[in-house]
Amino acid sequence: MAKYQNVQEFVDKYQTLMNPDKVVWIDGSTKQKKELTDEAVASGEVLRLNNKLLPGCLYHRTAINDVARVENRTFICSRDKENAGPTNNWMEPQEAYEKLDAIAKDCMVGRTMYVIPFSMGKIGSPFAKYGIELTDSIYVVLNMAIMTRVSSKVLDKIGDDGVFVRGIHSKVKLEEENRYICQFPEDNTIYSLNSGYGGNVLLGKKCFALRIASYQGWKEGWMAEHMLILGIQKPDGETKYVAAAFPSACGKTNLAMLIPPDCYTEEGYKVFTVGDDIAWIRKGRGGQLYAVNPENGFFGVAPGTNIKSNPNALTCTKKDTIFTNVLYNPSDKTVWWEGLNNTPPENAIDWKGNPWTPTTVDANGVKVKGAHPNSRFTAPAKNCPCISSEFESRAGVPLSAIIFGGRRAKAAPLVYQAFDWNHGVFVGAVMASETTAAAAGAVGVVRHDPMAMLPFCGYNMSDYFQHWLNMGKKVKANAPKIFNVNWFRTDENGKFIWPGYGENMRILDWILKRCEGEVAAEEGAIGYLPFASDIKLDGLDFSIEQLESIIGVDKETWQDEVKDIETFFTKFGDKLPNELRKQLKSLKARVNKL
Ligand code: SAT
Ligand code: MN
Repeated sequence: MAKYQNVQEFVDKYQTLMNPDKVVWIDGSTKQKKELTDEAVASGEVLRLNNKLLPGCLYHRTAINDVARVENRTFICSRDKENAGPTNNWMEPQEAYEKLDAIAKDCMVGRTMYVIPFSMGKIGSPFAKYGIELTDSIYVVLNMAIMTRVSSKVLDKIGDDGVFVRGIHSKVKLEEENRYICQFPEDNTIYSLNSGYGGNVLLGKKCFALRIASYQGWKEGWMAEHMLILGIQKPDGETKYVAAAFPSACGKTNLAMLIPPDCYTEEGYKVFTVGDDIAWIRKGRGGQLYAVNPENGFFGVAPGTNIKSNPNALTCTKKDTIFTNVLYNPSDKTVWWEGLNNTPPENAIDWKGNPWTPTTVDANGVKVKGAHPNSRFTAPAKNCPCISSEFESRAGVPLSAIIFGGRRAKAAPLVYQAFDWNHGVFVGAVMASETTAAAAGAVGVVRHDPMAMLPFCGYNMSDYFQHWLNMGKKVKANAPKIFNVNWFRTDENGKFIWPGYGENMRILDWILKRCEGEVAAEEGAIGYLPFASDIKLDGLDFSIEQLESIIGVDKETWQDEVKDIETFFTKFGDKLPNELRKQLKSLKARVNKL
């Protein structure tokens, strides 16, 4: 055990504090996974689904007050308050440890504590970072085994230098008022107490791969971003890679797995998925930025996923998948969610565990949803029919473009390109999007969400902006081109104008053509804007006039946008990089000239 001394000391410390009846080390083996699944099925923690239709699939319901990330209960516990910055909740570390340890004391009495050694990134690769998560939930163990690389080999890797991220999770009593998701970036430590919902408890994901890793990246000269990564193979066989940042539940999984329209597939275009949620990005060979997906599975939003919107994601969920908070059909042990198809089961059990039929209404006569809007599937990446051959790449994939995007009913046009890297950083920094069900709280409210990292940046957002500017200097001429997209413009009836999904390939095509200097663009007030004729509409029932209606920039709307950005920037005070202030001034001048 000497080699694992740090790990053993960590486990001993929390075993003493949380006082489980038993400690089980997770080794990543199929045999152990099967035993744990049997145990979770026996206790009712998970249900086994139809073994013919959904082999190896499981069903789970979380507590009904525990169905999304809780941003108001999430804290960055840096020693200096300034290092958490104006966009994070902060708690002084000593005070936080005392508070959390008091909640965690004896919380595992009568339970088993599982010790999960896991790797974010391919074990042994230059990008890989290791962690140990302690948890009292088999559901968490089984999900971590899909989402990360769980293996006892990780212990050997940690043995080399003793560095690992410490994750402490307990459901405790699932009390909302004592729910805490705390990151201690300077200590490589995460506490997650009183929750059982994915984003709060699969500590490899947001807590580690974004909050802790963004801090590590800042210190070590790389970036941890809330981005999908996809590859577009052109007819000549060459593949170009792009990374795209969107807030949670804005279609990252759908974009990452898109199937191009016929006019592209006929020419030989193919899209491959490298990742759907997180990208770790470093400078690599040839002075370019390279990205890896540190995860090993997809934790996707179920509602809206169907054979048309995302056939690849649907295929991912056909085996070895865990479904959480979707509708359960006891008659054939399958699952259903809104937007899967038009044939919901007649007699089912909804995500709250109540009997449900397609006509069930609540006390106000409103139709009751069978699946929670943030219900999820946890599916292994290897299930994905379009998984990239570079998924396991040690070096990552070179990025040609970085795309930012959000849900905006009005302001943002379908697509535009930043003038250069620094302008692109500004475009990312001023991103705003309507909130979704992925986080507890109001849905549909526009809020600023820089680089889609508002809930995930583990340090001061001003330093984060500066880090972006610095990364651009590191790669200079080889920097990816930066774009902004908005699939969510609506008409006067509130209906989406752009068809989205696979049709987004048409915009990716324009983006790649811009990267390669193959199409011209108009130097507009907010960036380079496309000429409508350069966006391929072949085979699509969408007129050039409709296209024109969503690619332009409206003076008044953007004057309001500028005002809104000015207010947003005051949040950062003097610490805001001057470059961003300069960019805002230039934007204002250009918009006023419209
Ligand atoms: O719930 S998660 O945080 O894992 C997914 C998301 O909100 O992006
Ligand atoms: Mn996400």
